[in-house]
Amino acid sequence: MSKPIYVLNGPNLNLLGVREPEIYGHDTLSDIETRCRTLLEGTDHGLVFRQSNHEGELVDWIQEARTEACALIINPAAYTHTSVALHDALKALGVPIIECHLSNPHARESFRHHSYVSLAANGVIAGFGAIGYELAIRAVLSLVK
Ligand code: CA2
Repeated sequence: MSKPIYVLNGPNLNLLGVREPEIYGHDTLSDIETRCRTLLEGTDHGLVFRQSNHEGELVDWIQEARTEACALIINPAAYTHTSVALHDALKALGVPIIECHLSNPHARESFRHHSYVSLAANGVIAGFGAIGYELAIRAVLSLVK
């Protein structure tokens, strides 16, 4: 069995499917986790899927992924646009990193146009809603095979 793919989710994403469906869609984070697990069935990869509202906890999980994960998918939510701490942790990671967003931040307010995370990511998937997580899993599978 290969190391698992880590999927980390930042602040307020626990509210998915409950508020603002016009921006973020109707799927809950649990629905998205199920989609990812289904996609990985029959592959050699497990899935670690987590959400936190706390920047330091996300940093701890990124550090954990240095030894425990084969790749990391992260939707850093609002920390995308503010967090040097996440940027630094990701820079030290050493496995493929995909940044994933439900919406397209570049089509939204200007404060969402800069990402500290993109500077450390292999690639970015944005604007496809919940399907973006499945696209990110596919990208990881092609990067680590
Ligand atoms: O589009 C994305 O995935 C974002 O990462 C979502 C973040 C936002 O700050 C980024 O610019 C783009 C916000 C996540 C908040 O999620 C909510 C879900 C339902 C209701 C309220 C917030």
